[in-house]
Amino acid sequence: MTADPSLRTVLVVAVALIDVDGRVLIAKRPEGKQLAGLWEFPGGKVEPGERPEAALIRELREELGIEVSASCLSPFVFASHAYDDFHLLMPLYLCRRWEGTVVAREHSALAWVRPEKLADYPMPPADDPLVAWLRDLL
Ligand code: 9L3
Ligand code: MG
Repeated sequence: MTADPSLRTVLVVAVALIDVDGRVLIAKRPEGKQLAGLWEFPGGKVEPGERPEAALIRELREELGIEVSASCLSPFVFASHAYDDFHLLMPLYLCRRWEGTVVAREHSALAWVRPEKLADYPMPPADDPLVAWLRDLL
């Protein structure tokens, strides 16, 4: 099936935070939000005129209470998915350094997961393909 070309594209930035043991942070989307109950790489929408890295830094502050510097955000792979009502385009950044301790301010749960275990967590369709990429990379 081809995607509807009239759908708008939404740019979302997401991150794989990686701890010293090589575990990756995923966060559970809360009740009342789209895709509730699914585990995602944290992040959110880029506002008009906002640089993608600035958007990610803002989202990580809002969602997890941590501070990340742009110089710690490194190469990414793009995810894309046609949802019913919009096209999602989503670069995934990697980040191994941040300040503060992660707290679930907007999610219902957080989990630090070994890359080979990520497939055990149900994820939104945009995030799913990133799991194999991370497993190969880490
Ligand atoms: N989304 C999918 N995977 C992700 C993120 C951060 C976001 N890893 C989707 C869910 C929403 C849209 O992007 O449909 C915007 O995200 P949010 O602003 O609801 O977090
Ligand atoms: Mg978000």
